[in-house]
Amino acid sequence: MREMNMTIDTILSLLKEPVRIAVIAHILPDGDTIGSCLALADMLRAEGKSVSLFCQDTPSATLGFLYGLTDFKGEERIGQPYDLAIAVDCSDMERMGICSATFHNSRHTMNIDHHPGNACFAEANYVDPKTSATGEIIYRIAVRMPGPIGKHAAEALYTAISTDSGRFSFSNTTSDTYRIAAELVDCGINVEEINDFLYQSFRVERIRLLSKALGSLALYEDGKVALMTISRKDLLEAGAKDSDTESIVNYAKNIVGVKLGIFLREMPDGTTKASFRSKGDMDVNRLAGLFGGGGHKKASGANIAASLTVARDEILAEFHTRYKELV
Ligand SMILES: [Mn+2]
Repeated sequence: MREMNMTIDTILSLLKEPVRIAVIAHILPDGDTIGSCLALADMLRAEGKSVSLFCQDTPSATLGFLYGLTDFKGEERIGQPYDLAIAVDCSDMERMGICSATFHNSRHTMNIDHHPGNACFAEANYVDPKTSATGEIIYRIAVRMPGPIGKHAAEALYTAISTDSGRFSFSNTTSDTYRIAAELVDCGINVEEINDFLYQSFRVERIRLLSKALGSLALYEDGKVALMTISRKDLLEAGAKDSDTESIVNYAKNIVGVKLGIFLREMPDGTTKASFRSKGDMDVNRLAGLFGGGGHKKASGANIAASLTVARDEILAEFHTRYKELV
């Protein structure tokens, strides 16, 4: 039977019996899903469990400093049954990608997440949308486990919380977020070193790509909209990868007076991936929805079946006609 909004006590009791446990991250993994999975695995192993980590996609090299990152399994073991499979930071079953086969084939299932629209798709669900990161929930479980939180787990949880809260700057950052971070610092982690790995270790190819993106900057609607583009040719010339485009959109959004930042990237098949970021009351979830995409109010995206210039013109036209609906 499915149960929603379980207590930490129930979750802890359900973690006691299973011996072979699968811990599953979401596709295109971020710091929260990876850090949360690693910390959960660490504490379950300390309890004598045999834990396997799953993620459909290879985690970003930025997270390479996290202990145990290479333990994540690719395709070879997917689909094998476990006593318990735990989906971490996944708002629905699809977020596990091909690793959902492991979830389906396991005897019991659990879902630990903080996304407001979580589908409560597991047998046991613990979803708290008031937390900045799934890492906060894993921390709450960790403090209730018999053993202390080890340094590796603390580093993983700090990474989870820092990345998902925008370095403790997004509106989801609460006093609890800071309290948990303080406790993790007391576990002996080196915050300066972690921040350096996470936020100050760019490949030169990424900086070259950023320079191309900045060179494409154009302002519209009396400076309320800033738009940047990257073509396949730009990527090639910079020697950059698609993952190097991550968060470039913020440079557009962060300009004084700009309400909407847009970043358009040409995909290998000639279509366009659009990223939208807003300041203030602009609802970019709705804007993305006009193009079959979605996301959150202040951060969203869409895949548009058109070239960069056609996609740009369509977006600017929609924005111009619907401006009043979006603010
Ligand atoms: Mn998250």
